[in-house]
Amino acid sequence: MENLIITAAICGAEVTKNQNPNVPYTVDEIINEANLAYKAGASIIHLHVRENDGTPTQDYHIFKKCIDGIKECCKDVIIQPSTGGAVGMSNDERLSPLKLKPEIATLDCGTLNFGKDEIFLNTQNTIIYFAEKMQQLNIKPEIEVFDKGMIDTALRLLKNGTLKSPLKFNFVLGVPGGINASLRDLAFLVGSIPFDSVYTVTGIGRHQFNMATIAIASGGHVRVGFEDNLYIKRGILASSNADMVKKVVHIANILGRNIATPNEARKILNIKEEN
Ligand code: KMH
Ligand code: ZN
Repeated sequence: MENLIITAAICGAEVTKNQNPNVPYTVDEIINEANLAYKAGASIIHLHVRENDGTPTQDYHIFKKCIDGIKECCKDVIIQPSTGGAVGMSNDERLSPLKLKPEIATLDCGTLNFGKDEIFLNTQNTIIYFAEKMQQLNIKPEIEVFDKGMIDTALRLLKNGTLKSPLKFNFVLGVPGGINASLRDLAFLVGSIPFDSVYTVTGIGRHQFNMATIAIASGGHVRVGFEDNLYIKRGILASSNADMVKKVVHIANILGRNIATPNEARKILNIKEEN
């Protein structure tokens, strides 16, 4: 099996310090969490940023400060900014981190109920607009899949040339409104993508480590972090993203799967190696 790529989704846009005081908000906190996750074994940092009070933002300058700081302490790590941002942001706001020419960025491939009255809106035109921007800038899209139809949308874009092979998917299972975090549904997603694709599995909340274990055992890759889950085990808050990354490394060790370095991850993802 390929070495395991661990992505750390260190803060997200929705979780708050009220839920877990260790969720990073400030630039320094975000850089520190990225560094701890990297040292623990993460080769990709999935990055959202916040105002100092925790408000989610796609502000270019805050992204730049975080990315510059992360690159300083984690020299070879892959930084993957979010173009999902937070519910309600405009398309151009969401695209702002692409100006920093990251190697990879998220591409959300469909609309989703996102709790209460919130709708995470990704129309066909939005998806095409984002995918074309990424292609122009030579940024690898990571296709975010919250439901099966989002794979089908990506495959249509592959067919008409808006996306290029090999595709990289992130299956997010367990968002209320999206696909369930079950073995049956994960197998359905994995069986629906082209054979040369790479996929990461993200289990939401209490599903995080079960889904991670299935992915590790079956050749997928894993995402963990505060964006998706606040607990290291039932009833115990995680003290940092590194706690969760270490737990994944431990499970991988038990199952005999090696951990990918960032440059190994670049090879697996078909991203040009950094000098
Ligand atoms: N915060 C969610 C609305 C992504 O990063 O591309 C969207 C999200 C997906 O987190
Ligand atoms: Zn995200």
